[in-house]
Amino acid sequence: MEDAKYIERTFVALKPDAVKRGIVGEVIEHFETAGFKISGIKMVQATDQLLEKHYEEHVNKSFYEGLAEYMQEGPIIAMVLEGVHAAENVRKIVGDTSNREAHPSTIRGKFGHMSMDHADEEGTQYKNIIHASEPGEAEREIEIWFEEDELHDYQVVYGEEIK
Ligand code: 3AN
Repeated sequence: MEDAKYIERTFVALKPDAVKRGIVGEVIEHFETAGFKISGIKMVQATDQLLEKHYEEHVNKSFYEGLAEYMQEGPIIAMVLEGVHAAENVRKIVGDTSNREAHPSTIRGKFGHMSMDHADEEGTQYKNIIHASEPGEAEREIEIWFEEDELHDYQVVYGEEIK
């Protein structure tokens, strides 16, 4: 990773609904268009153990069981993105947790319109396509999902533009 104070890494996971809907390329395009560098990317089947570590703040909540089941419905695409204020900027592109609240120009607003209230009323799991680390959580999450040798350092061709 480049040695600049504001260039950081963040963790992103395209959830099983994104993979099953065939929108992986379209979702990733948002990050590449914004100039983020892909440092690592792989398809993973999430296990109970990985999810318990990843969602340690949610593990005791009422929605956790449904969330863990949803996250294991199929493989996810795990990614590490690098860029300026990466965690903050990537979450801006991802949008609000609820599709209903998310601006239509964000990933969650563009690819869905579900609300948690409606999902609860229907007794279905709320699905929102993508996860992106909160600032301060990224390095912890990267360590859960990636080995250091799965992350790659290379020069992006547009070089200066990312800065
Ligand atoms: P974000 O993913 O935007 O950081 P968090 O950390 O509050 O949101 O929640 C993590 C994930 O847990 C969400 N992406 C969503 O899939 C799920 N989740 C959060 N709150 C609920 C809820 N009330 N009911 C069902 N699922 C939820």
